[in-house]
Formats: sequence, C-alpha cells, structure tokens
Amino acid sequence: MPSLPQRTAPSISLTQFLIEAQRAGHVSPDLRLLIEVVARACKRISIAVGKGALGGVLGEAGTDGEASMNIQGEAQKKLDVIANDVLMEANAWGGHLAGLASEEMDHSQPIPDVYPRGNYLLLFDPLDGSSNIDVNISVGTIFSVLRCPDGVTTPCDENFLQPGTAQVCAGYTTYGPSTMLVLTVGHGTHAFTLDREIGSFMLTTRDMRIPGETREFAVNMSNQRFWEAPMQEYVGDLLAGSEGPRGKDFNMRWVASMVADVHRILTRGGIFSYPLDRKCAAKGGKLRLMYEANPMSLLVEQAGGAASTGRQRMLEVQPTGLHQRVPVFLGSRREVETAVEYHRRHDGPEAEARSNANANANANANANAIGA
Ligand code: FDP
Repeated sequence: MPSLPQRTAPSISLTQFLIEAQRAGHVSPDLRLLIEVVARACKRISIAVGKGALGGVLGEAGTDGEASMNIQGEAQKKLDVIANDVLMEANAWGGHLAGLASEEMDHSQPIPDVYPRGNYLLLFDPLDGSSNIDVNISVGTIFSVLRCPDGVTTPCDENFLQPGTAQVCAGYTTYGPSTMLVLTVGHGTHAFTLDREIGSFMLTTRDMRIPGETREFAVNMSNQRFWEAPMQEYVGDLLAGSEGPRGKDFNMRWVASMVADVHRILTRGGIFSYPLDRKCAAKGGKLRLMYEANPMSLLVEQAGGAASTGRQRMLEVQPTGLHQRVPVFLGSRREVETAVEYHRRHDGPEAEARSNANANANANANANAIGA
C-alpha cells in the first residue's frame, strides 16, 4: 500500500508567532508592534550587509581621511553608521517607544515631540562584531527592551539604568550565510530564519536549549597574559584536557563577533568568555552591559544556560552608566558555574560565603521576572 505523504509542520512567520504570543498574554500589542519594527529594520540592515563591496558600504566612516569615532573611542565603519540610522529612523515614529539608546551614540534620545510616545525603551548595538565587516564574516544587531518608568514622559539616560532582569524582550539578528533573528520575550528563546524570497522571518527553532555540559570554549587567547589569576587557572585546566583536573579534552572557537559566537553556543553549547584583563580593567571589561551582555544573558538563560560576570549573575548587575562594560561568561550552565567557582575559590572564603548566599537567594527568587 502506498504510504501517505508526510505532513510537515506548517511554517510560522514572526508575525504569526507574535500574534500567538499576544493571545497567550506573553507580549502586549505595543511590544508586538515594536518587535515587528525592529525586525523590519534588521531586514534592511541585512540587505545593506549582503551587498558588501557592491553597495559601497565597506570600510570606515568619516570624511577627508578623518575616521569618525563613536562614544567608545572606536573608529566607526560605514555599516555601523548605516545600521544605526536605519534603526533610529524605523523606531522614531512607531508610537511604541518613549526613548532609544545606541552603543554608537553618546546619550539616549527621547522620541521627538512630533511623534506619539509609547511605554518602552529600546537599546541596541546596531552592528556588533564590526571589525569583521570588511572580511565577510558574520556580524549582527543586538537589542534589548525595557519599560519606561511610570510617570516619565521624556526619558533620560538614568531611566535606562535598569538591571537585566527588567528586560521585557531581548534579541539579536545575525547576518551570516543566512540571516537569523533570535528572540525572547521571557518564554523561551526562539530562532527565525529570513526567507529572502518572501521577505519574512520564519520560525525555524522553537525553544532553543543549550546543553548543560560542553567541551568547547570561546575566548580571545591572545589576551592570556593580561588575565586575572582565576581565569589563567581556569583556561589552563581547559587546555590541559584529559591529562588535567577536568579529565576531558576541550576544543576552542573564536569568531570575534559576539553574535556569531553566542549563536553557536545557543545552537550546540559551549562557553563564551570576555574576562577582565589588564588592558580593559580600568573600563570594567570589554563588552557593554546594556547592549551586549544583558540581552545575550537573557537569551542564554531562557535557553537553559547561565550568564555571569565571574562573580555575579549578569542579569542582577545594577547598571551605573549607559555605556558600562563588564566581564562576561555565558553559555552551558555547568561550565559557567565551573568558571565562577574558580573565581570564588580565588577570592577567598568571605567572597565564597557571599556568593553562596546570593546563589540561595537567586534560587528562591522567581527565575522569570518578565511579563508582557
Ligand atoms: P567588535 O569590537 O568587532 O565590535 O563588541 C565588541 C566585539 O567585537 C564583540 O563582538 C567580539 O566578541 C569582541 O569585541 C572581539 O574582541 P577581540 O577583538 O578582542 O577579539
């Protein structure tokens, strides 16, 4: 007897997914529309990135041989500026936001008076991993959404200084061989792939899960001699492999594009680390808390992983500045806990007691501090 044709699961677009999330009470109508606007802007950035040299978008921004610099003192690429403009323009008039903050801008900006203002704050790194742009390696956009505090109609930088647990949505888009959007609204982490023919993001992985154990780590090894003692010891033991205390061999991967490295970890596990080192210690670390560490940490936790500064759960860091930097350890839960353990042992019994108390408090706290 001929077998019946296999029924494949119906494809779900981002729009359908968000409407279902709204019906389930996971997102408000305004948050749903805000995510749609961000996704549309990311499609435009994807087109600009994809044109590469043909679009005249490679290389550094600036005129007359003068490189243009961002607030971080880094030379801006043309695509950094384009991506920032696309996100700013797309989000200014939608009516869902009270204000925006970008890694590329000195200060946050309230939505101009000519447009209606909503209740959310959007933070983004328009093009992360931009040192990879000119060599055709994956880059990405990272974003985070917070609620505008009650009673604030014209938000300023201070209103954005909320811990990562306050995020109502976080996500990134990776512009690689395919363009993907990875999103959480506090109910799992889900991946969508851009169907370039129909121009829609389609759900390709519901509920990504990071394996708890791993044999893969991501770190810029060239910084080894600048690291703190616990990091030296931790990575030393990873490198010792099956002959060392860890008793197993580890592999290393480092794309140097956080979005690409985190995407690999969400897909197959691993630990990503940009630790404190002597070069970045004065600034607090290399990666930015509000635009990189917090959104990635929420995505990773929602996929069953863990994220830490090495000494504190990332999402509980109380921000003190919009462009604040932090050390980062995130990925497979048990591996992140092991890296934290090296720091705890090094910092001594008092720090260990403090950290145990925090861990107990965290375990009792509601792990899901998010809502529509
Ligand atoms: P980039 O400076 O190219 O934007 O956010 C900064 C970042 O890239 C991350 O995406 C990446 O993980 C890291 O810096 C790369 O740092 P190294 O150059 O030290 O490898």
